[in-house]
Amino acid sequence: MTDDADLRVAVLGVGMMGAYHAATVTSRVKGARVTVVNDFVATTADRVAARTPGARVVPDPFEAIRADDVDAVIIASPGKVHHEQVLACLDRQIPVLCEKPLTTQATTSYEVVQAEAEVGRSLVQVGFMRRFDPEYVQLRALIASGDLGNPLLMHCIHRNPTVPAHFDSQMMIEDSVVHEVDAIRFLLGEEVAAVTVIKPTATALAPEGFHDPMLVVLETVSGRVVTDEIFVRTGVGYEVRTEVVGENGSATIGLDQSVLTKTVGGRWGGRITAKFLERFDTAYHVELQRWVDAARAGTIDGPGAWDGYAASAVCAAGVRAVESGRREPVQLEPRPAGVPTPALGVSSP
Ligand code: ISE
Repeated sequence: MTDDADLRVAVLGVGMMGAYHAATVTSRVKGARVTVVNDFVATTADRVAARTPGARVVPDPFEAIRADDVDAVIIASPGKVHHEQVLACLDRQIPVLCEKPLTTQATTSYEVVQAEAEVGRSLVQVGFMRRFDPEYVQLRALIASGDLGNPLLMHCIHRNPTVPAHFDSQMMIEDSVVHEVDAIRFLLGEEVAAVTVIKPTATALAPEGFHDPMLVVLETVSGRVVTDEIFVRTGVGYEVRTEVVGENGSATIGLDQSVLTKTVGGRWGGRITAKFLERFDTAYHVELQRWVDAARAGTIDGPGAWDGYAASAVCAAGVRAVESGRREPVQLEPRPAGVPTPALGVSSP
């Protein structure tokens, strides 16, 4: 493409996340426009196309990936179709930003790593948007500066106000905890070696047999320990906090410190972010702008296929740990030589 031409983007899956990406590309990202939208629900695709100037609906996702007016693809379709859609993008050798999970199984995620290695270029980016959030970026820089000393522990809290009724323990690991898995790899720069899941008394809001909340304990290869409270039916707000405890001090992000109010009746307080789109709006915007800038040069700029595979492998161990009640080790396949995906944590803005 020429330097001044817009990147022409197809968005596959325009439910909440895909529609948000399509709107962000259309109104806030420079150098790109959405030319194609696709969704397995025709009315959803029509609705998003109608508010995306210049976009047309292509009902078949593979036709959308192959379309002449498409230079790059955003995949926000259901996780179970990611594998074949990402492989189709690799087949056409065009950049793709795929929402997590990269694929629903570690084996298929590894196939993507291998397929990209065969192409020999970094083309697959995974939507781990926290890497673009200013607070995560600052925390990573602080750890790297050495001011906290060696980071020994990390404590994470991940609370959602509500989730759909079918959101079970497996989804809590694969859809929610997956973000902490990537945050560990981004902040600490090493792989996760084992996962244990503790299941406290469940909230009365959880359907019978569901484990909500859970405490997920992750051990890294070097022996650091991370605790992650995942609680998705709090009824309160969207709370994502991370504290890193080092030899020389600790640091916390995600304190939701907005406006402090003092009101009649002697009350004081603030506001808790309601939804993850609001909490991570800047991160999504930066992620998309950087991906577009990179895609215009035929590559990616963020967590790659290997990062997606590593997260899938850790989540698979997490799901096993929920069921077994035991500590489950994580076994990663060898990283193919010369894979041009970014190394652990390189992608801070
Ligand atoms: C959701 O799918 C997300 O990706 C959010 O970032 C996460 O916080 C939430 O728990 C998930 O359901």
